[in-house]
Amino acid sequence: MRRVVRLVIVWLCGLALLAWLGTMLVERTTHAWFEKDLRLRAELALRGSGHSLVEPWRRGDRETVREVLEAITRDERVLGAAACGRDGATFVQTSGYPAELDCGAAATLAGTTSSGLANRVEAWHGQVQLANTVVYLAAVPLAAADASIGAVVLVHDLGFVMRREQQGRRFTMAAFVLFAIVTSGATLLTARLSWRDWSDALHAQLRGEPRARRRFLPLSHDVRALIERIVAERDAEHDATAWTPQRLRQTLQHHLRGERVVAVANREPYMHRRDASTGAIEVIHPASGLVTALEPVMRACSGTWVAHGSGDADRATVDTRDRVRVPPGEEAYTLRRVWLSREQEAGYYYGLANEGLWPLCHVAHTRPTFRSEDWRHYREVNQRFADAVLEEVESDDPIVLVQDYHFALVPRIIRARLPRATVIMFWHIPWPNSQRLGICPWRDHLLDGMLGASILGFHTRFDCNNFLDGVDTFLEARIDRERDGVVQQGHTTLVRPYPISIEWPVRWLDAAAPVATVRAEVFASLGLRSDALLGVGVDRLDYTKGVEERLLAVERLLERCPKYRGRFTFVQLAAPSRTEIERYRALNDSVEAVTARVNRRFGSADYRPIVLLRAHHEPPAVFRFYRAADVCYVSSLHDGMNLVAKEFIAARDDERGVLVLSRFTGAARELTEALIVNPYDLDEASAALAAALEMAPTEQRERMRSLRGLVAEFNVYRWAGHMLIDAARVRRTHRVNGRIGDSGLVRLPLDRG
Ligand code: ADQ
Repeated sequence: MRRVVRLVIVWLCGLALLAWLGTMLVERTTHAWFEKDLRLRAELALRGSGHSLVEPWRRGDRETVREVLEAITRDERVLGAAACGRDGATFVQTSGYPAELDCGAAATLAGTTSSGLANRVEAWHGQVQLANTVVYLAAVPLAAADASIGAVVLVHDLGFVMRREQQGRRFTMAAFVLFAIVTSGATLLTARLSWRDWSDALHAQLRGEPRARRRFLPLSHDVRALIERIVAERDAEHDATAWTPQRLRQTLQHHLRGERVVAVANREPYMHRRDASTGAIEVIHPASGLVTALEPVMRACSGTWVAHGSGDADRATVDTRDRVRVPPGEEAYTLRRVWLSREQEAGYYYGLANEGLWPLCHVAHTRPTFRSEDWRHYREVNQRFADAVLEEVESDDPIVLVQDYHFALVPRIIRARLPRATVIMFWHIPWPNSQRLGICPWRDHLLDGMLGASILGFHTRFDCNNFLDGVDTFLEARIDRERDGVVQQGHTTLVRPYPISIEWPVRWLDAAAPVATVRAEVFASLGLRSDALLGVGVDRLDYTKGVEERLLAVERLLERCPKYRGRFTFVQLAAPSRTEIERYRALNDSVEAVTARVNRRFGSADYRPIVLLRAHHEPPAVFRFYRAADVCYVSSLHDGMNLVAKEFIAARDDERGVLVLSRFTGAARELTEALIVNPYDLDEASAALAAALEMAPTEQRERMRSLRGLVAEFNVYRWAGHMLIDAARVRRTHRVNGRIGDSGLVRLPLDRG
């Protein structure tokens, strides 16, 4: 404000100075013009009347000379005239001639004597101040036949000149003031119009109108680059410390004011089962990547996990509102169980989710099956879970984490009921390309349901792009590729990659024995010699995991490298999964068949090349195998991420062991120090197994150290933390827009983090 006042004062002073200089210039110029004019007029008048004066003057005819002079001075601007003789005396003077300017005084003013006035060759002119006016004197000598007669003094009134000059000064000043006003006004108007134009364009830009974007491209580009740099620097600063449960809690506290989180996932983190023989209730940790990742996050954040109650003792362990505090013994959050009928489970879970969507999203050569009856159950169950979530939330703007392909419709249902909710949906499996997605009869509903979310997360950028292409192909929605978002009816869903991971450090290692001890125990349990080599595979028995291809690679290794026969054993932990589905039963049979064949071909009475442990193993047991192994082979044909690979790395605090990893896992994009293979290429895969078994300890250490550094840093707290930070940003933007919406100003677009 002070700056503006200063600017105005400087502007006015400059203007005044300019006006003054202008007036002076005009005044001087006009004065000089007037003087010249008077001089010419006087000389003209006297010289023109010269002969009329000369004769009577020489005769001494005063009367005639006076008449001639009176005629000359008839102009109102001439006060009078006097004829001064050669002796300096006044011969005659007109009636208005000023008394104080007799011939003697005029001669003095002209710088000569009285007689000298008549003898001058040139006329004399000068300005004289009288008592109450300024006059202009012109003394013009008159001669006849080269003999001087005298001089005529003509007195002009300069008052009118002064008056004209004054008028001129006023006019000039007024002209300057007018000029100043007009130019200032024009400048202000131009500035205002330009500002409005600029701000209109900027507002349009903020609203994301494409024309505006083109027009402001350089500005927008520069500003965005700057903002991105600031955000990146801030994030780098922020990420300088490790992500831990404490830090995740602080993030929730700091960014989301300690808001409770409600997660919804089909699989429950703790399943209660009744032991058939003893009747005692036991707690099972289901074999599920989703549970592995999400459970530590829920421990850190507290809140509620809504899940299908699938254990046969689940009902016996909940309270009257179907809730139970978990983890058992160290209660940190609430598990809310939802009950499904057998038909619902068959249609929604086994049917649409696992016979339809699972094969649709994985390129693993199993044909998806779509039944309208399954779709009906899927919608029904999605509504059921959404209702349970709505019962669990405590505000009208809760944070809801919707997990996986079982609940594609839940985000939209929650959004319809709670428009201010922050819904984060994470899709744990790959997303198909548009041609593949096109075969699903309900793809539009699925896409639309997911777009109810505020943030939609996938493991990789590739999946995000596939999703955006799907929306582009099948829905009426705007893709904002700059911000990774989809805008539909004014609602924006950010579509971002958040590569999932595991907790770090892993709690199952807290009580773990040293590697050498564990190795000796595991070897003993498998009946292996101490110099044996051990490979391990850990999976749910699912056709996408490439278990058959893995066993075939072991077979090829033994074919190609006889030295490993009798020495190399591959143990496969295979948790039975989705056994209600025919394709999974067939897989189970084929895996058993391959195992039997390889063991027949290369085994002996005391040597089994493949040990198939077809059972669920509790996490500490799984980690024992990871720690005992020389090589871990993850051979998925297609996998969103694959946490087994990361668990193996976490288990190896001795910095030994080699990971052989399928290039078709999301993990392969991060874990580049692993031996990356094509699991379909049995020659390549078996060669990688051989390379792993022969790898020098120093190389093992180098690779493992680097892999451990990566998983430690990019752990699951970071995964959740980044999603929550983005969610907090979305909430802030919505809050601001809520306020702006009330005030009628331009809304802010959701920005990238
Ligand atoms: P999943 O398909 O379940 O997960 P994955 O990521 O490999 O696959 O996780 C499997 C989990 O189950 C691991 O924690 C593993 O220890 C455990 N497990 C495997 N076999 C077991 C057994 N026999 N006994 C006991 N536990 C066993 C989905 C996607 C993945 C994605 C995760 C997380 O398919 O691509 O990585 O979600 O997003």
